[in-house]
Amino acid sequence: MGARSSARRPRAVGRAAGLGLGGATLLMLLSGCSIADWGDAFGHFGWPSRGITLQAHEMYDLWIASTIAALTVGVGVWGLIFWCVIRYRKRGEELPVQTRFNMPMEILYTVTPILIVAVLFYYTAIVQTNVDKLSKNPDQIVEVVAFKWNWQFNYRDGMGEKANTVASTVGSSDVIPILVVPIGEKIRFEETSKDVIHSFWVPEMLFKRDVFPGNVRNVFEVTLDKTGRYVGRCAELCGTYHAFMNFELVVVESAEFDQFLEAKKAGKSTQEALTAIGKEPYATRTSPFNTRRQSHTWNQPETQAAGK
Ligand SMILES: [Cu+2]
Repeated sequence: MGARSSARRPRAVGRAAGLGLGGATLLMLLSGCSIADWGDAFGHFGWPSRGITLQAHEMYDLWIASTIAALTVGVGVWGLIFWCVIRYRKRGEELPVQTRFNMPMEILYTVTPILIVAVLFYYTAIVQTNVDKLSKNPDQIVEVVAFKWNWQFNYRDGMGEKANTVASTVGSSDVIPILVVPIGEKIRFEETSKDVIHSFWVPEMLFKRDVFPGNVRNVFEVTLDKTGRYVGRCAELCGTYHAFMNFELVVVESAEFDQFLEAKKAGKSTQEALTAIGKEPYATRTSPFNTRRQSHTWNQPETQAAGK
């Protein structure tokens, strides 16, 4: 009696698990829930939001879909582990039935992971190619110059090192630099550093890219689809005041941007040009840090630390 029923039960459980998993996937497809809905439901799985660029949306969808796929596999594996632990727990001193291998099973758990990895690779390659895509004629070109420990943003009249800067914004220890860019236009960022490696990062873009000194000029393009103000940061440990390298990205309407750039070209300061288009002249999402260092350390008396 025992041999017959236990041979049938695993098959039945396997079938039920397969049905459950297939059902869940089908339900997800049929329920009409978009990937963004799933992201909202799970707090974006740790990302700040769906992003503010067309490129960010693609990365976001890939991230949420990959996480859901990983969780689906995870839940299946955890389920099987717990089922085995309970179903085949030690009940007596009798040695359990010793089996060698099960060919269909071996093939299944070799082919399934390969398929999953292939699908993830396929979508990753597509999204990565799109995110790195550069257009022949971007609408705006902004040179990002990083230095210890702040940013300069140069609006350029063409692509590459040889082009000219037509307007510029630079940050100081008292004023957060503001990077004004238009919505709905292809913006090309060209990065260069004056000293060490920094990294240009706007969390809401779901994107960062290293800023190198020397000959390497990192270039990327984004198209913003949400106006607003967003904090940008340096994401590469670059020295003492690395953590103080904040800037503010201000995304405005195209017409406002044109007006801003004209004002800058006419010699106005960034603050005056922002006021001219009816925007808050200073950063609203972040503020300058106190850069005054103290002469004492936590462990040493003041005179010793100052070398006296
Ligand atoms: Cu830095």
